[in-house]
Amino acid sequence: MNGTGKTTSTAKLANLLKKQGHSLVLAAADTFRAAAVEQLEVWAKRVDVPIIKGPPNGDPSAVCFDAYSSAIARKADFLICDTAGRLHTRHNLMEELRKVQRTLGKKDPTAPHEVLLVVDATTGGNALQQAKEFNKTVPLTGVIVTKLDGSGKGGVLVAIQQELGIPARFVGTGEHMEDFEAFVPETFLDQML
Ligand SMILES: Nc1nc2c(ncn2[C@@H]2O[C@H](COP(=O)(O)OP(=O)(O)O)[C@@H](O)[C@H]2O)c(=O)[nH]1
Ligand SMILES: [Mg+2]
Repeated sequence: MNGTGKTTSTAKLANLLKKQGHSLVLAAADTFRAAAVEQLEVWAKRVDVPIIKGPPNGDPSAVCFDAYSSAIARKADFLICDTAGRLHTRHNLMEELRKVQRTLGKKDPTAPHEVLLVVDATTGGNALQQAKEFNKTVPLTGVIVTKLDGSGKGGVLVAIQQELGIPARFVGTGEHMEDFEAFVPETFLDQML
């Protein structure tokens, strides 16, 4: 979905990895909205990491493919692809996601190594259904929960973990770059209670 925090989380994760001493490349694979690419470019500049983009309305798979090539050429440790939001009911858009996965797999049969669904903590139970459907299309390896600084407590995380066995990996707790951390179940439960 749009506005859940995918692009912000991409930037925050890039920042976190860079601070840990890793090198990385970003792929601006939300090609539907020019503003989305510009938004990621601003973040990339701030974090000081290279970004690969394609032509407006181009094929997101092609952007990811080019970005993977670039990441290999630069010997980068990580490539993070920021994809467009989509409703799980839009078949063609879900197929597009599958194509991104397939395309990355052409570069390396073990790629993508992680597929993270970004869930907004302030949206309720629908996130579980969303996770179920996304997981059917591109098997998810984890969830990023955003906006835990808001009214939502992220109870859906527990449901996603229990029903689908997909763990939360990172949490977003604000609009700034540093408002992001690895998910620690104990801390999370303490805050929920
Ligand atoms: N309060 C808060 N706002 C966030 C968080 N993550 C993202 N946002 C805000 O949510 C809005 C949408 O974020 P964006 O990354 O563009 O969403 P996208 O459409 O999924 O890529 C922006 O105004 C972000 O600053 C968070 O953890 N907490
Ligand atoms: Mg975005």
